[in-house]
Amino acid sequence: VHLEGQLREALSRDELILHYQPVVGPDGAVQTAEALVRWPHPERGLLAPDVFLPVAEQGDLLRDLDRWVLRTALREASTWPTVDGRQVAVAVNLAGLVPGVPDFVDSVTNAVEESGIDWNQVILELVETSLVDLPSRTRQTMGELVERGVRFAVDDFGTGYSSLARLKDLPAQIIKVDRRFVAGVGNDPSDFAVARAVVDMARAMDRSCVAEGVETATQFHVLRGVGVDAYQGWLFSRPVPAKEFRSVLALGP
Ligand code: G
Ligand code: G
Ligand code: NA
Ligand code: MN
Repeated sequence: VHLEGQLREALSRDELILHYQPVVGPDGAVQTAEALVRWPHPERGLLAPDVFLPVAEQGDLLRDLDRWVLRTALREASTWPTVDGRQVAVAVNLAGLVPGVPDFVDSVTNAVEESGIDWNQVILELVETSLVDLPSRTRQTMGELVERGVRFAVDDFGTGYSSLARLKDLPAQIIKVDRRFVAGVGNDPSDFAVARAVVDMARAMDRSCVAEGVETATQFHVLRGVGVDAYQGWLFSRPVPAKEFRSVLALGP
């Protein structure tokens, strides 16, 4: 309860911060970046989301937190320098503010308009469970955002309940292959098989495919060999504070 009260206060005082982790193309150039929230706690140091997201959920703060992250990430990303003449898109994780909650579209629209960012610079990352069995009305409102240029990404793909075949029903343009499958690429044949199956399926269904948790050059080369579209992981960069991320962009690949 103590931490929950502090989190509520930190949110209202704008005391959370965002780190960004680049996602690179096959050539190593930054295409997008994922915003990852952190809480610089006055006594406990920099807290990771694994520590305070459950507290947010408990305290019914998840939606407010998502809304804060969305507004902040879009505002910060709207001033990023271009890379090779291209805008870098920003991916925001949503856990409470999800398609189907009444103010979902309004919250996204307000954040975009307030920040002045291009619609096609916005990626919304959701876990599989937030994307299955949606009512047609919800799909329709998501479709309206997609028409404006927003992309949806399925996070941690492969860890949820859906089978590969259900990928075709997921309203998402981007598939993020969970890092547990990437981890074994290069030594565990079954992890490689899963990663390759997801890539093949993604291509067949016209989705783009991101490998998460790429830590070694071997994983990068093997995954590039099967046609993964983009790569995220410590091999390229850890998540870094907003200011540092700007210099990552300015330096280029
Ligand atoms: O940043 P880190 O790798 O520690 O993230 C741990 C978990 O917290 C991941 O599952 C990630 O998706 C989630 N997470 C990180 N940042 C955010 C955020 O801004 N909003 C939400 N809802 N989840 C986040
Ligand atoms: O659930 P989600 O995919 O949003 O979580 C992202 C999390 O993965 C963040 O906490 C981030 O710090 C972590 N992460 C990013 N790159 C790597 C990596 O190369 N290896 C590992 N083990 N974790 C990573
Ligand atoms: Na994510
Ligand atoms: Mn993930």
